[in-house]
Amino acid sequence: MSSDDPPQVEYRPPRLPVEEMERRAREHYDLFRRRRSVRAFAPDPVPRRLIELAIAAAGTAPSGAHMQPWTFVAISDPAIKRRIRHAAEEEERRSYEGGRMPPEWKEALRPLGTDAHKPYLETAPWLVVAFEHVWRPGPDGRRLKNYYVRESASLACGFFIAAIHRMGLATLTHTPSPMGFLREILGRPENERPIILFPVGYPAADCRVPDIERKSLEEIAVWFEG
Ligand code: IYR
Repeated sequence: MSSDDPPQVEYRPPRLPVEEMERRAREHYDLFRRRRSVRAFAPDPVPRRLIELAIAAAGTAPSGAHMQPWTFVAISDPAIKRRIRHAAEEEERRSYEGGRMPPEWKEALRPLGTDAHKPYLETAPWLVVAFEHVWRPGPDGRRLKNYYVRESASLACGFFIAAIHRMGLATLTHTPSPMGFLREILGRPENERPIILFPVGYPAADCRVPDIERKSLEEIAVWFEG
């Protein structure tokens, strides 16, 4: 250790009995097994404090060189939600109906029943837009490098989704394409690029979701045990 090394602090999370670890792991899996992406939201308001906590949880994600290359913009203003809906639907119409989306892609989406119509962008009480920081502003207008930006910001989005689900709310990883309009509408600087638009709220009373299965553990895990 040299004196200009960064300071270190102790990290001693409690070591739990393995039975307790398994109990928690099962409880966690059981909770997340029940998560579904939702496209029909109740209009009921959600307190800002809950969204703040989900964004704070997102901000605890690991990131390349600890650059934390993300911004989360939360919108409950109906006029801004309306502008976002209209801009998203315009792009989606070009994709779905204007031939921008290849037939193979449309076919892959068929079980989800999606189309260019995005009423949830107005119904959901909150829209939260995740932006990645493609670079950092440095001295003299220089663009400083960020690392593993997409991975880092996506991890933060995963943490956000987990926080939303854990508190009993629902969301959707909506990715209108292209989504550059979000940077303009929300007035974000040129180093920020939107990656996911999350409508957040309670599922609508009559909410239905596609009857789809998740891959089994056997399908997604490979082991080399010692
Ligand atoms: N962005 C479009 C299309 C879409 C693409 C994927 I990949 C999805 O998993 C779902 C939808 C839309 O939001 O409808």
